Parts: sequence; structure tokens; C-alpha cells
Amino acid sequence: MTLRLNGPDDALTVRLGDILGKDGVISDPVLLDRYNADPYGGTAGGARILLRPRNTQDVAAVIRICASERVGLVVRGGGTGFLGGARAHGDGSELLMSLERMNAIRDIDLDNCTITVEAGCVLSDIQAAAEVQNRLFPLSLGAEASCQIGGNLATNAGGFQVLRYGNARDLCLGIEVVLPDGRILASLSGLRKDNSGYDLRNLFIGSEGTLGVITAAVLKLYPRPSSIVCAMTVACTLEAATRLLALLQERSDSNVSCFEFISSGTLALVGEVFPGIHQPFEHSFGPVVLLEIWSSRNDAMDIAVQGLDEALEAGLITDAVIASSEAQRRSLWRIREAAPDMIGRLGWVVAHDVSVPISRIGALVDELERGLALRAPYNPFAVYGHLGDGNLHVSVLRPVRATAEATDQEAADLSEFILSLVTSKGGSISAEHGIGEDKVSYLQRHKSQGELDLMRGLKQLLDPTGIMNPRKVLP
Ligand code: LAC
Ligand code: ZN
Repeated sequence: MTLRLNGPDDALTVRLGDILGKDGVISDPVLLDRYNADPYGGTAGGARILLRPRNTQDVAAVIRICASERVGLVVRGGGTGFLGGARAHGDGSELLMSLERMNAIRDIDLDNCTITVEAGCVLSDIQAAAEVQNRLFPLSLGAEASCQIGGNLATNAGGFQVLRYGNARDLCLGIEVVLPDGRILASLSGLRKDNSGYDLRNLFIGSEGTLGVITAAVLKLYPRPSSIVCAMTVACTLEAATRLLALLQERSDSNVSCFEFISSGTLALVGEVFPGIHQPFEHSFGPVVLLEIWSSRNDAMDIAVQGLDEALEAGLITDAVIASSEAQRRSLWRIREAAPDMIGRLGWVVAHDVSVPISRIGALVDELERGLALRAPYNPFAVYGHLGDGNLHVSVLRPVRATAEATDQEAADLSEFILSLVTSKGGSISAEHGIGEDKVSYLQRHKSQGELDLMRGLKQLLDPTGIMNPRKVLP
């Protein structure tokens, strides 16, 4: 469903300026470059007008105009998504809106363990506001210093603590959202139980700005852990790694907060690209796991030491190190964080973000590695991700000494191989990065007709003119 939309004209820009004030409408191309940029080297957007509302009423007023004039509107948070979900059309026909001025923390309710924030709040500012109150807001991801909570919710961001605390969706008790006709729906009471009708909140969370604009949210706060232990270990196989996870969950009352994995081949590439990064193991023939145990008692270290000892004796792991200082913890994390950096540095032919039930992850990685070695013998590939969540990032990289670029057809064949394998194991073709603009065709091919029909029906119901984030998620 694509209706023809109109581009913004001068009269429209004047009307928007009347609503948003002098700093609310930006058309300076130099300033716009920053908002159109893709930080990961993907296609930049082409917006010629950026709107900066100050409050929810501003957002509603802008949307009413967009709806009546049939002009497409793309909302951008921190711009750190991977799949062009906040990219405005290259021809300048769509308005871009940033909620960066809506960055107030509206309320912290310590008894209810909630924080109410505006959508433009930077994630690390929310973490810091919680910390001041001796509470934890556990959503944590590589881009946390610049991504905004509105974008985190719109994309149902995952990150490093999903295993213990869930995705952004699980951390949200309510949202305020502006619908594509300008109506405002607010459910910001912070209720932990509310079965009064359909769950509308979860319709908007993860909809990537295609059904409405999230302008504020009530989020859950948690007690801060009193002990944190970070360890890195070499598992014998991925099956052994999943058994290690089960063992540590049992010993720690399910307090393993993250369980990340890097294949040995990926780690070798990290070493080649970043020789300065210290790697604790001389040889790592098996998958390397980075894990943390967060406990509200002072027992995380004992649990980790005993659990890893037991795993060593049981033949699940061959080696392990435990960080004994915050600096050592940081240096272990640097290895994990270097995986996406390495992929950015080498460049990729295809990059996917998939999930399967954790019990099938060993078989999936085996088949992926064998299949990719056959299909793309000259390309290195990277496999790493959030093992505890059954979530892998799989990328086929450019050959180190490339003589020719892979053709579009070769790239499409590789994608088809990866995604078909994942779906054959009951997995998802997009575990945490969403669909955006860049994965629309894969959604088309890998979702059932019934699911696609229902998604299109919802889009049609909420946004009949198709103004909200055109071209994203659904074609
Ligand atoms: C990561 C990002 C790519 O896990 O999701 O590194
Ligand atoms: Zn990830």
C-alpha cells in the first residue's frame, strides 16, 4: 500500500515555522547533513527540512498538518539504527523530525520503581538519573551515549542485558503516543497490571515509527546489583556453552545478566584488525563467551569461580579468566565491542541479525559456517552475538584483498542461504535490529501471508494515508 504523498512546499514550511518557532524548523544543509547521516556508512537520508518540536502538542500539530497535506514524516532519535529505519527519502520529499528537545525526565517514582521520560532522552542520561537515586535502568547497548529512548522503544531495542531484564518492551510500563491523525494517547500511570482491553502499548513498541510517534514513556527501575563479576571463557562447543549458561543460571538464581559469544574465527579477525586489543587467551579453538553475573548479595565472585571450576571439570570449557578490577572488566568488554567495529572496518557483503531457540544455536552455527565456507570461500565471515538470547549477528565480509566486489546476485544468494537456514530452524530473520528500510524485502519473503495481511491491515487502520515513516517495515 503506497499512496502518492506530496513534498513539502514553501507555504507548508511557513505554517510549520508558525507552530514550532524559529529554532523548530531547520533547513540549513550543513546542519541537516548531521541529521541525515548514517553513522555506520549506510545510505544517508535526503531530508531538506528538519522539525524540532518542544512538546507533545507540537508533535500533534505537525502530524495533523502532515495528514491533511499528505506529506511523509520520518522521526529520528539518535540515528543509531542499522537498517535505515529513520532515513528520509533521498529526493527531499519527506519531513524529518527530531525529538531531541523533548528530553525531560518528567518524574521518578521510587515507591513504584518507575521513571517517566520524554522520548528525546538519551539512554545514558536515563541510566545516570536512575543511578543518582541508587536504582538501575538496565537497558544497555553500544550506542547508549547517543541513542534516544524514543528510538529504543520504537525499535524494541535489545542490547546486552536482555537475558536478565528483557528487551525495551519488557522495561516499559506505558507510553504516550501521537497517532497519525494527530490524536494523543497517553497511558503513563505506571501500572504493572492492566488487562482492560487490547494491549495498545505493545502495538507501537517495535513498530519503527510506522504507526505513530512515541513521545514519552514510563520505564521500570530496578535495585542496583551489589556485586558484579565479569568473566571470559573458551567453551568446547556452543552446546557446551549453553550448558554452562544453564549451570550458572542454576547456581546464581538466574542472575546471569549477559552471556555474549564470539566465534573463534571472528576473534581472530578482531586480532588482525585491532592488534592493540589485548586478548586473554593465546589459543581459542572454541567459541569465546563473555558473561556477567549480577547479584544483590556479595556472592557473584564465588558463584562465578565455583561455576567455572565445575564447568572446567565437566569438560564444558577449556579456559577462563575473571576480571579482578573495573579496568579488566572494561578490557574484556572491549573485545566484544570490537566485533562490530571490525565488521565496520572490513566492510560487509551481507549482514544479518537472526535468532533461534538457544537449543538450536550450535547446529545453526555449524551449518552456517560450513555453508558460507562453500558459498563464499574467499570471504571471511563473522558470527557473534547474544548467545543467552539465541541472537546471532552473522556477516559475510569483504575479502581482505578484494579483487572484485560481490555482485548483487551473489549477495542476495548468500542472504537467502542464511535466512532460509534460520527460518528452517524456527528462527527470526531480524532479532533486534528490526526491518527499517533495508530489510523490507526479507520480511516480505519470510513472514507468512497471514502475518503480512494483519500487519498491513493495522497500518491501513492507523495510517490510511501512509504518512508515518513511509517505505519502512512494510512495502
Ligand atoms: C551488537 C550490535 C551490532 O550486538 O547489535 O554488537
Ligand atoms: Zn546485538
